[in-house]
Amino acid sequence: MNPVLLHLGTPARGERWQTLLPRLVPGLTVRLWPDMGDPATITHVAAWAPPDDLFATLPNLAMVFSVGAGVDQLRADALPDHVALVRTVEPGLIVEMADYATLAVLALHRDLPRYLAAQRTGQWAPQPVTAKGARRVTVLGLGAMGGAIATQIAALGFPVTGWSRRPRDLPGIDCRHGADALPNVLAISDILICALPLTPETRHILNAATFALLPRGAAVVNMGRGGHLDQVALLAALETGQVAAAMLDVTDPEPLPPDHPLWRHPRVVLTPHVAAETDIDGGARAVAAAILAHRAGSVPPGLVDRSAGY
Ligand code: NDP
Ligand code: OXD
Repeated sequence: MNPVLLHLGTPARGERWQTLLPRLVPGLTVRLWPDMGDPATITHVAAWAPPDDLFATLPNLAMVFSVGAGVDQLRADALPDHVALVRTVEPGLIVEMADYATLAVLALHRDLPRYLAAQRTGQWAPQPVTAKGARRVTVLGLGAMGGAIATQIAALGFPVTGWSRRPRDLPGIDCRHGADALPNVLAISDILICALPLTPETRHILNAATFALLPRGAAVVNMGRGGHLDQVALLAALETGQVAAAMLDVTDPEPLPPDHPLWRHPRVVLTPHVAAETDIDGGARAVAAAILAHRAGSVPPGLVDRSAGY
């Protein structure tokens, strides 16, 4: 049976993949949703958040690709166990995530939210500058994204701690792991960056108790998922000054409702889930590499451990 990939997403990516993917995976056909033809011919699906009932209609499905690095938006529980769930990790995405984190750390380190608020009210109010070596940055999550973020921030001269589920070893990074290590990590986090996947264990990991453990006046960056952050707790921590400022690329829900207080908070910088975007050609190359690996009987790069949820 020749493989057929059903693409759900922008026409620009779908049409490009229709040309590119068959060159990379001989014999592969790409169909563009909703023109899928006979459902029994579909062996692969690539999508961000496909309709919940789609998978049940595809009896010969072998692989499902998230077109991004995260898979929390996809109903993995609707997939039979034999179907491989693969996320897309391509070099462009990693570079953009590390750059966004750099933007956020430098903005927070140099008090940009405060100066933007002062500008709006015409106040000339200089603050003392803290040396980079005295601003401790922590990255929650040391995977493809978090590892690159930690490395790039450390190269700027900030002392960086990283936190993961299992032990990791990254040159120049103080690597810690496991839930028991988290309180001590938070206590040394002047800028806390969340680059975790959203799983039952990490939902609302940025909560009131977390903020209370940070040094007073710490800053928070969320570039994982909106579900990592208890937004009410953040607003409360900003109110007391326990958290001085935040930069958020992701919210819950997305888009954030127009009347949500985070939109207008003077010490919050919001971006609309744009920290990184999968490059169309890079995504095709990642999908092709995974299909070929699967075909050869090896573990596809980006294979999701469905029991861990990422
Ligand atoms: P990876 O799977 O490569 O890495 C995940 C990291 O998180 C690993 O270090 C893992 O630990 C750690 N982790 C997972 N669960 C826990 C836990 N319970 N406790 C401690 N550490 C944990 O993912 P990526 O780095 O590729 O991506 C991370 C997330 O970034 C994505 O899931 C997505 O949500 C977000 N993202 C956001 C984008 C945006 O534009 N805002 C763009 C791209 C990604 P271990 O190393 O032990 O496995
Ligand atoms: C992703 C994202 O997971 O864009 O790739 O958030």
